[in-house]
Amino acid sequence: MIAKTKEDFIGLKEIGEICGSIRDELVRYTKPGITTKELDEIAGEMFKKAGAESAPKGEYNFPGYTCISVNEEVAHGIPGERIILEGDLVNIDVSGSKNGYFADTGISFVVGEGEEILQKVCDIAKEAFDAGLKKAKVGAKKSALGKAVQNVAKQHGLTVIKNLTGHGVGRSIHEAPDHIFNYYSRWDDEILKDGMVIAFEPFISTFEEEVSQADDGWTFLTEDSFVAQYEHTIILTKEGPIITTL
Ligand code: M2C
Ligand code: CO
Ligand code: CO
Repeated sequence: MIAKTKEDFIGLKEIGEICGSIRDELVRYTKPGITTKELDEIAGEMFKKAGAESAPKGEYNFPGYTCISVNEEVAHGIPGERIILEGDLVNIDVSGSKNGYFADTGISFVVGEGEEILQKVCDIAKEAFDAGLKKAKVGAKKSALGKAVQNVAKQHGLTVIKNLTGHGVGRSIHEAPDHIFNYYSRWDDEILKDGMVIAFEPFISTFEEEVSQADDGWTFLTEDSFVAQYEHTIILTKEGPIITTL
């Protein structure tokens, strides 16, 4: 969407804060022994208390309030009986709506002590996000974000997942612009507009460039690499970007 009115900014910030606090609470609760379903139930309660709705459930009938992905699961992981273990690479992706406004945020992190490479992909996903954010200026090319993400990954000997992208958000969970690529696409000549709302989500891998979909029809899987994501909802303005999900 293009945010124009005071109500738009207030509505987007409200759901952004809700999703951000659910994300942070789930990260705090992610300890060895807890199941992904137990984590998701905390999110369900928090959405209810805030008068908000889970976007995956509301928009796609996803079997969970949030997407929780562990190790080989990269995104759209279905909360269930899987028990979190020390050293797991976990991604928590929270998206929701309230009063017709949407937000989307996600983070990957290592549970307790894990392999060094896992922390590295998480750190570089955040670094790639920050590099892209610097390019998120009204009047700039949308492709500048992907270029920045790809450069950061390359500098650290890592790769980007090309078949998962960021997207427009605001009045629904996925809307125009359809793709914020995580690599440089010379055919993408779209210009970032004042008020444009985007979910920017670099996916950084230890060496792969594509993920596949599991038989459950939801979960995106990596074959053999480790993948980390870092996502926020951003309103682009002439005065600079506003991150609604901090
Ligand atoms: O937009 C995402 O970040 C998710 C969508 C949840 S709806 C089931 N919030 C995303 C991540 C990976 C791939 C596609 N979309
Ligand atoms: Co998301
Ligand atoms: Co998203």
